[in-house]
Parts: sequence; structure tokens; C-alpha cells
Amino acid sequence: MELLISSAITEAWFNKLHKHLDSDVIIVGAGPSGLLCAAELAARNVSTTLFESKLAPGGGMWGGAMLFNSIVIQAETTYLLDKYGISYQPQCNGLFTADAAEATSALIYHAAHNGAAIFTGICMEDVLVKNDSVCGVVANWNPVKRLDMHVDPLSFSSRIVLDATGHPSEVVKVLTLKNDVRLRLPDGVMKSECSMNAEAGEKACVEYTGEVFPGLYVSGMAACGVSGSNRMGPIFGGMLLSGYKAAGLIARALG
Ligand code: 48F
Repeated sequence: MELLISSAITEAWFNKLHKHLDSDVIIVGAGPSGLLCAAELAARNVSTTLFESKLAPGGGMWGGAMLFNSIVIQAETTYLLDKYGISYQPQCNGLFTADAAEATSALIYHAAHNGAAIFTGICMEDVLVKNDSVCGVVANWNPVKRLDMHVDPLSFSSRIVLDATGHPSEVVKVLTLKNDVRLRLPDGVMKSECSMNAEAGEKACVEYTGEVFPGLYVSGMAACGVSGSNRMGPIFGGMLLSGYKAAGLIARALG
């Protein structure tokens, strides 16, 4: 029995890995923007691979604010909560709250159920760049990275990569650190995130969602970070709208 269990797990997992060595889209980071984008793309039959360095997908959505696990969303975003079956309650001034556990688990469920392959515990450490275009990522186990083990990574190719790594904007950071490139951003360079301003940050994270280098898109807090926009705290409408916008742009680019 034990060997049958081991055999079933390894066969299923390695099949998933083999099938996703090459995908249409690789999303790095399974926070709200990456998960929503994955759910939308997979629903359109786009082959989608999602790498998350932590054990659980969900990013910063589980914890609400200061571990008070309720999240805030704006009236103009409730259609996305309806679409993904997430319940919400009205508060004041056009704001609504949702339970962080329900909202996060719904996004994870729909991304996986729609067909995105979610790999957890795996960390993007570099990008593939060919012909002046990003065409995949280089990844390794997060524990290997944390223990500083001298182990080479594996490469994964895709037509498009989405940086949905949140505040650190890891994919754009590694691209700009290792390569002499100009980004499609004001001044052509990556900026640093600015201090809290909820209105400005929510607007910027949607506005700057898009392609910053051939083959490389940004969403969510990474879009705020690279454009030098503000953080916005535990309001998540912008993250969901950003993931939705990224999916639309990527689907159009794939044709
Ligand atoms: O930070 P995160 O939730 O990204 P997001 O979709 O949402 C931001 C909000 O949660 C919050 C906020 C709301 O107003 O400001 O911060 O922009 O999720 C990013 C995910 O990326 C993973 C990380 O563990 C997290 O789950 N991640 C970061 N770097 C890597 C990575 C990496 N190098 N490889 C794989 N995953």
C-alpha cells in the first residue's frame, strides 16, 4: 500500500511537471493578482503555470491587516467577488468586507479547478532572456535557496511571464540586475515603492499593470513597486482588477 501511495504521488506530480516545462504563461507569485489572472487565463484554455515559493498559495490575502483576517474591497470590484462566489458585506462609503479565508481559498480553488498548474515551495531565481525577450523562468526549491545549498535550478519556458510577486517585484528585479535593459516605464528603469496612500496605490496598481519588457508583464503590488507608486494596505479591489486586466492583456497578446 505504501509504495502504491508513493507511486501515485510521484507519477501525478511528475506528469504535471513534465506537462508544464513549457507553457503559454508562467505566473510567478500566487497572491490575489496572480491567482485571479491564473483563474481567468486557465478558463480561456491558456496553458498556465503558477510558481509560489511558500507552501500555501494566497500571498498577503490570508492575513487581512495585522492578522485581523477580513479584507476590504470597493463597490466597483464586487462583480469579481460575485464571479468567484465570494460573499461580502456592505460597510460605509461604498466599501465592502469579505472574509479573508473565504476569498483566498476561492481564488486558489478557481485557479486550480480551471486548469492552472500550481507548484508550491518553488522559487523563481532567474529569467530566460533570448532575442531581447523574456521567454521563461529559472526555478529551484525554496528550501534549497533558504539553506543556501549549491544546487543548480531547472528552466521552464513560456511565451509570457507575469511578475505577480508583490512588494519585492522579484522577476523585474532579477531581469534588471542581471541584464542591461530598459523597461517600458517612465525613465525606463525600475523604481521603488512609495509610502502608504490607498487611493493613489489602488489606481496605480491597475494603471501600471501591463508589459514592462518584451514577454514580461507585471500585476498587483509588483506593478505599483516597479512604477514607484504607493502601497495601499489591506484593500484588495486593485489587486483583483489588476489580475483581471493582466489576464485580458496576456490573452490578447497570445492571440
Ligand atoms: O504579495 P502578494 O499577495 O501579491 P499581490 O497579488 O497582492 C498584494 C497584497 O497581498 C498586499 C497588498 C494589498 O493591498 O498590498 O501585499 O501583488 O503575493 C505575492 C506572492 O509571490 C510569492 C510570495 O510568496 C507571495 O505568495 N513570491 C515572491 N517572490 C517569489 C514568489 C519568487 N521569487 N518565486 C515564487 N514566488
